[in-house]
Amino acid sequence: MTLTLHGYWRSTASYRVRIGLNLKGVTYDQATHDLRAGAQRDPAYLALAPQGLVPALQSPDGPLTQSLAILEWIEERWPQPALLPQGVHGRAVVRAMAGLIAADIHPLNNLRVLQALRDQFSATPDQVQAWIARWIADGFSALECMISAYGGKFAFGDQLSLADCVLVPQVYSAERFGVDLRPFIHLRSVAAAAMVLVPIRHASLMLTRHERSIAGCPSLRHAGVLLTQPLTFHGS
Ligand SMILES: N[C@@H](CCC(=O)N[C@@H](CS)C(=O)NCC(=O)O)C(=O)O
Repeated sequence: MTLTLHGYWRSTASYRVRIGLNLKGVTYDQATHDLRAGAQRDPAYLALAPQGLVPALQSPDGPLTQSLAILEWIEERWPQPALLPQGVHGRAVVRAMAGLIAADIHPLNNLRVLQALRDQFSATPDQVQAWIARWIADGFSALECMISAYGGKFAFGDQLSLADCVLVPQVYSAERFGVDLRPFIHLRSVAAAAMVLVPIRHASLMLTRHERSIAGCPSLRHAGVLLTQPLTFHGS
């Protein structure tokens, strides 16, 4: 099956989908859209993803948008290894953890929201920084409680789940924005356990040729790995 993931190297929502695909061992092509240059609003891309946001996944059945919906589609299409637990309650908890980040943290710190704070409300860099830190810390405080109640090696028990697919990129984002993560002991522990896994490490490195050419890419620093050889990631 040929899949093309439309994303951007700094997009945490795209990073979630790369992690999901990698954990399932699914190969895919990538197309990059430079969000800083407004490429997400290009008419050709809007025809695929009417919201003008990345990621979008082109599948033989048609384009898919919204990273959580894409992750659920991947889970249904390739059930193994399972990224949702067996029990009905556990599945709802994992979805709640993923939703907490995807619905209640990430949108507040998204590019268009930060741009609106600067452009429409004249927010200073310090104010924008305080805004970002506030919403990440707020959401992570609740998530820390959930992980201390349900977590094990990973966010839910000892099995990787959709919650980890969403948590790892959000921790990357928090680090990038310099948010103090010291209070979130369980959250940091499970994120660290997930980040070292090869499919997840590769998700932070699976950049297009153009993206790899960007000097000092934080994704590379984040992974703590120097990309010395090009990775291959072609759809099958
Ligand atoms: N809820 C969406 C969020 C997608 C999203 O906000 N993507 C960001 C990048 S992480 C984006 O495309 N931003 C472009 C913009 O703000 O103009 C999802 O989970 O897919």
